[in-house]
Amino acid sequence: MIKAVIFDLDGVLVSTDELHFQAWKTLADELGITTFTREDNLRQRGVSRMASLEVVLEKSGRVYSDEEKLALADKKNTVYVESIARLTPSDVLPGARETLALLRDRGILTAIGSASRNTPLILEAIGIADTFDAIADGRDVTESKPSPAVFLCAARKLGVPPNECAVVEDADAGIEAAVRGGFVPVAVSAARYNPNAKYSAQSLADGALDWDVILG
Ligand code: B16
Ligand code: MG
Repeated sequence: MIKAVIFDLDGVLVSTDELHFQAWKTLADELGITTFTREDNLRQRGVSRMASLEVVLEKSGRVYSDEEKLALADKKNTVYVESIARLTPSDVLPGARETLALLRDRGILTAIGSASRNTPLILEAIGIADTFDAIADGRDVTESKPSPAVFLCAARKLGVPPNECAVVEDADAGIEAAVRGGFVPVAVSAARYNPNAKYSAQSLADGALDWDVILG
């Protein structure tokens, strides 16, 4: 019996992929890396900022110190945060509001489990900051997905054991994290063909996602 649902943020409730991509591309261009592509960007989904930076730097001919890497990640984040400020409530993905309302009606707790250290800024911009019973994000944990750390943190904050929480994810790393943590994995978008997902759909608006069945 499911008592809580933990939502990944980017790619599940809001689409910031393009904003991340543009910000990383700006940094890559500045570093003279001309081969950073949208395919590379797919591997940045759901993983931490520093792990995402490595995806860019693996295309560079030189080695960067840890200090230099932190400065580069900060630089990308400055560009990204400027673009987050332009998000509005119309950027909430289809089906998200309806799903959150349905769960609330049924007394199911909800939480965010996101790698993004910008989670509060994003939730504020899209106008759903007050919707959740708990928020766990990249500021709470050091290990990034596929470690289950951020979902375990969300479950702890909710006071619900992992096997009574569903996790909704759009990234393979997130589905793996959910499985490792003992959660019920629900895949949408890019993760929907992941064989380890218990339930799969195109998006939260997809009728294939039957919450009566998922909640048990
Ligand atoms: P930030 P999620 C993840 O969010 C993004 O999918 C990923 O592309 C990004 O690198 C990560 O957040 C860190 O984001 O730089 O804002 O801390 O999908 O876990 O909600
Ligand atoms: Mg995601």
